[in-house]
Amino acid sequence: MSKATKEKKQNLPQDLPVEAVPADQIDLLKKMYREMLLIRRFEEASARAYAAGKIGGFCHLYIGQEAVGVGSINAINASDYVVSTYRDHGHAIVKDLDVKALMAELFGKRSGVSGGKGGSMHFFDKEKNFMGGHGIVGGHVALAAGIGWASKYRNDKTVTLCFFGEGAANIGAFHEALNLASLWKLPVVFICENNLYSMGTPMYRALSVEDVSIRAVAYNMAKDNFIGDDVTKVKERVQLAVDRARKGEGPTLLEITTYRFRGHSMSDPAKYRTKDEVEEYKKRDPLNRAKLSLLMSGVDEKDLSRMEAEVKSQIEEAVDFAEKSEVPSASDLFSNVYAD
Ligand SMILES: Cc1ncc(C[n+]2csc(CCOP(=O)(O)OP(=O)(O)O)c2C)c(N)n1
Repeated sequence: MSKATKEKKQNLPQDLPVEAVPADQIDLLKKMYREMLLIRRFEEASARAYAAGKIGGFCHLYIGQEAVGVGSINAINASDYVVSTYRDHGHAIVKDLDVKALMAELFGKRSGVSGGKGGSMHFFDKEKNFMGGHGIVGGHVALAAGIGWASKYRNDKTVTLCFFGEGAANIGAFHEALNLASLWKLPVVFICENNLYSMGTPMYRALSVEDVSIRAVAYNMAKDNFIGDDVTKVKERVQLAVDRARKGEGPTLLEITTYRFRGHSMSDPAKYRTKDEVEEYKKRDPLNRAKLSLLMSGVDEKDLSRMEAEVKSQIEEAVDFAEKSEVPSASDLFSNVYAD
């Protein structure tokens, strides 16, 4: 293991203290815990359906990284924009896309968010300002700058959150987007979810820096870097960047350190890391942390059990809906190919 990856791992304290939240933040934490649970159960159901051959194509799960998407998207408004990668299920769920239509998309059904023609990597919902789901590593970072430019041109005070992995920070479009976003003070928050691996490549083998956010310096942009296990803390830190963007003070590059508990995609047995390493990170599970924090804040365990049961049945309904939905017809091949 190289110096960079070692340091990254050492920077993650093994026993991050879990704290109670003030009384006025309990409802928000409950909401965010529910969203993280919804993502986790959605992803587990996706994995089962994929293994049963009901989902085709690629499928990248968000298990382990939930606090990043949930904390970040809770820092914006419904009228703000989110742009994501192929690891888009969690972001779409928090942006309030219909969970049934998301599951149906995975199953390739006509009732899916992209009519069953996009699949796992291409969730999209214009009404909800969820601008994809993109399969090309880093390409969507330039799209986020474009959306930011539109917000500035319209002067509608909307903000865009753009999520990507540390692998995308080595792609040309990332650098072009950051340069123009900073020059034009676009209202975009660039969020690098550094899960330490790009497919099977540990970060030290591909990244020239140990902290992706340092690249903001080259573009005269604000930056921040923190660990993404505590959903409340993620929300607070992302909020600072969102507020700055909304006030017209320009973009920010954030690096949020996280970890994926599963392979890169459903077809990756993840042999490039040890079981011990994965188990070590599972001790930092963001869902367990949020639950413990709620209990320490005085929330009744029965409340949380009820919430867990509701989420379970919501996912069962989504799977049932996806199973029973129609497959697209041959003529659907020609719909939504070009704008009217
Ligand atoms: C331009 C491009 N090159 C290569 C790929 C294949 N590919 C898909 S995901 C991936 C790794 C990206 O890793 P990272 O950006 O760290 O995100 P993570 O998957 O860890 O969330 C690669 C190389 C691609 N989709 N697009």
